[in-house]
Amino acid sequence: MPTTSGARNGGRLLVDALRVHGVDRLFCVPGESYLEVLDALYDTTEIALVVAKHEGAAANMAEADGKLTGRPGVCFVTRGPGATHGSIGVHTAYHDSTPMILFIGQVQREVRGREAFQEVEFRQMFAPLAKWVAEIESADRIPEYVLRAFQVATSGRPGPVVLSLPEDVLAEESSACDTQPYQAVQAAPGDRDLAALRDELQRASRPLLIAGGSSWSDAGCAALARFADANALPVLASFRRQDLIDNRHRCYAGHLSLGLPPFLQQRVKAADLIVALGSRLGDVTTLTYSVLKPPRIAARLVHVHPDANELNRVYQADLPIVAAPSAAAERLAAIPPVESARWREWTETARREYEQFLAIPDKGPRQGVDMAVVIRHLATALPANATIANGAGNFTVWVHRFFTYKAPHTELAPTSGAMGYGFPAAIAAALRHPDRLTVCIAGDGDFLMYPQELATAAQYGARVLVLVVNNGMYGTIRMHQERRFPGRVSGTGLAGPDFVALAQSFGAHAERVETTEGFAPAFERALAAGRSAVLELRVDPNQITPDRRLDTLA
Ligand SMILES: Cc1ncc(C[n+]2csc(CCOP(=O)(O)OP(=O)(O)O)c2C)c(N)n1
Ligand SMILES: [Mg+2]
Repeated sequence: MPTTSGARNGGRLLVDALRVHGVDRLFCVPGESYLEVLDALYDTTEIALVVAKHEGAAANMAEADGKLTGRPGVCFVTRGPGATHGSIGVHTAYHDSTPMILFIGQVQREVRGREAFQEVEFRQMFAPLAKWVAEIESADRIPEYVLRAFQVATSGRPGPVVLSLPEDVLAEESSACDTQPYQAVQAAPGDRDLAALRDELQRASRPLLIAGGSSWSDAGCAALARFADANALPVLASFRRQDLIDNRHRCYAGHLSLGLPPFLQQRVKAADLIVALGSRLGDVTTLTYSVLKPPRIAARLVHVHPDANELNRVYQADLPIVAAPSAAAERLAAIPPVESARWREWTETARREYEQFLAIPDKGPRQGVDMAVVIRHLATALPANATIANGAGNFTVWVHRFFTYKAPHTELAPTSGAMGYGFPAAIAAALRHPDRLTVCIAGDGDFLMYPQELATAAQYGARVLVLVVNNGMYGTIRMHQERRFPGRVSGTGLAGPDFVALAQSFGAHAERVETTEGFAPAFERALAAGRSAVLELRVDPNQITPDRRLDTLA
């Protein structure tokens, strides 16, 4: 409800606006450029303030919170140094289509443009990174800008918004009124779209549904499973969208990820109808536009996407439908199923191939912990609602291949491929769902981006189990290096710290695991520890993927 109040300073107006929009948690690193905001938070008990130790971590936390809730994750940082650090979270929110708002304290208006202390022109800096970026030039307009920020971040294809806040605007008094709460606006498919889609299915022999994108609700995911089931449609997950359908579902057939295995490449190429539901059909999902070649793929294409601008942008669709994926799935689940007998075998084979791919390869590592066994253990031992977070590195190949995601919003993984994402994201998840287990799986390089956030986890009582997959190198880059420049190791070795001592110094439970058999008991002890835990897993550096060894790559 819009309310009128007396004069408030800009900081108070802003915090009141956040309250109006239902914000209950902010992530930040403090700065003198937004003291009025911090002051207004002093007596705003509805909004919890989580102070990270690095703005990259704070922004990743906000991004993850947006992913988990479907509401904008909110982050505050200070001028140039804070904003440049925090930009990684904005980039990830853009690529991952996650609602997020980054607020930046800015220099006061009267010195703008002089390269004043820490001044950056944020409208230019964030132009290609954010869905919308603006600077609020008067306190009177704070409620208007904040409403628009929430609206833009959540509507159509969700994404990040950046608002720059000159510090004298935050100090300025204004008698502006609060706005009404934002209302995310999403398109739904029309009857004609649904009938045309059903026609496409009726004409198909080897249909394939590729699910992806963001802003899926639990109900939308449930509808996707019903629609697939009713029509016996094989479902593939786009890159890092593996939690859209229970991976145990008889129709789930795999993940279009980095290092796409031949059986999935063939499956995509052999389809005669692709229904892309929410996915952009991006670079990784399509094996750099090779298994689906733009502008016209070999199969017929139904492309359902929440952003009209995405349709016919890269791929020419036979049937473009502008709709939020959840709304589309809910309506599709309600249409009469088509006769699916002619592709029953196609679907069953797709499922069987996926199940075979889950088996632990015979030629495992020759020393250390076998990550295939570890991830299969997690897949069976963790409750269905446990959250799995990761950043970037070859260790993720094991996670994405061997873990079976079972519930929506349990995968926190950056489609942007940002190292360092997983641990801050896991902290955000543990705060959002303290009743659920949160496991972060990180490489040694990946974890070393933000290990100091163990302090943040401890300070706010976020319980995270971190598995540090230690191969003593930047394995992904070493793999590429070995292929291009065999034997010439340059810049890809990694001398890590004593991870156990590091974690213990922050008060976490910590252990080093050196054998596969040692993992399960260490995992139990970590869960029983009652606080965050770090397990350093020593793995065979030669085992660069589940199926490949470094010494036989070239
Ligand atoms: C922020 C960021 N910096 C650099 C990269 C490039 N990069 C991708 S994977 C990788 C190595 C990851 O190393 P580690 O976490 O140890 O995992 P491993 O590949 O060894 O399993 C690097 C440097 C990136 N993706 N993101
Ligand atoms: Mg490594």
